Amino acid sequence: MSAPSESKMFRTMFLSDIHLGTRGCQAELLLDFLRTHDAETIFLVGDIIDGWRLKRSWYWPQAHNDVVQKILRKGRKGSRIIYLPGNHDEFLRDYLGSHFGVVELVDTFVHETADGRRLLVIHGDQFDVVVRHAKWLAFFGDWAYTTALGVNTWLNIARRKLGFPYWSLSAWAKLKVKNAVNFIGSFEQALTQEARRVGADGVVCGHIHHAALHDKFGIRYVNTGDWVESCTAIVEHHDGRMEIVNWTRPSEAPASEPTTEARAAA
Ligand SMILES: [Mn+2]
Repeated sequence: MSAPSESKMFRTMFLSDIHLGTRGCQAELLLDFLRTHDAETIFLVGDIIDGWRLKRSWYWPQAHNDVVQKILRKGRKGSRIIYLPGNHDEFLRDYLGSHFGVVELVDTFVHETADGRRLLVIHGDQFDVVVRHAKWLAFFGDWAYTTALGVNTWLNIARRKLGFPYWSLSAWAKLKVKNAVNFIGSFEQALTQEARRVGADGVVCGHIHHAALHDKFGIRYVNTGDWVESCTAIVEHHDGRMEIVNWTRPSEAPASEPTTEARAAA
């Protein structure tokens, strides 16, 4: 019925936490996703460029440049691009309300779906207590986590000398995971509360790298996930239906089916 096209056209696409400028960024998979997915409106829901890491050491391979170019080209071809900076690209927060070529920079946005729901779009770090009230603590947390293993070795030597039993790192790690689960829950609760406060029917956010789509708190909660680990995006179909797209494996080259051309001619 419709003309064969290499990419699927959606009403809206939401992407966040790409972390361009870091080694963890899955730029190749994202490029593949962008080749096959298009939308009338594309929301970049924060932490697209990782200013924190770039400040420490410059890392900018060709693929990261290609991601930027690909998004800008979509803008030139008619997609509306709305960029809501996050905490890792907070340097852009000085420019809220301005346009950079085809890109609009805003802090929050209320998006209306095709079926008439109003969704608050926001990165979400604004409700992350640790990041918001003590940024050094967030840095410290990262540092503590990576050095914990080394610390644990000498700590246990000292403990043994003092007659204390071995302190289990795995028990500590398990507690960390449990706290992480609690953290996701309270983050979701805070964000849905904010959506209610502004009179929206739900929220679309990112920041915690955990894709989700549910109504657990009596209001729609959507999280875009990330392009560092899970490689997820949210799409809105033309009828307003929303979906998590998982893109952890590159698409295969489209098979050249003779039927495709026959259909196009018909
Ligand atoms: Mn963030």
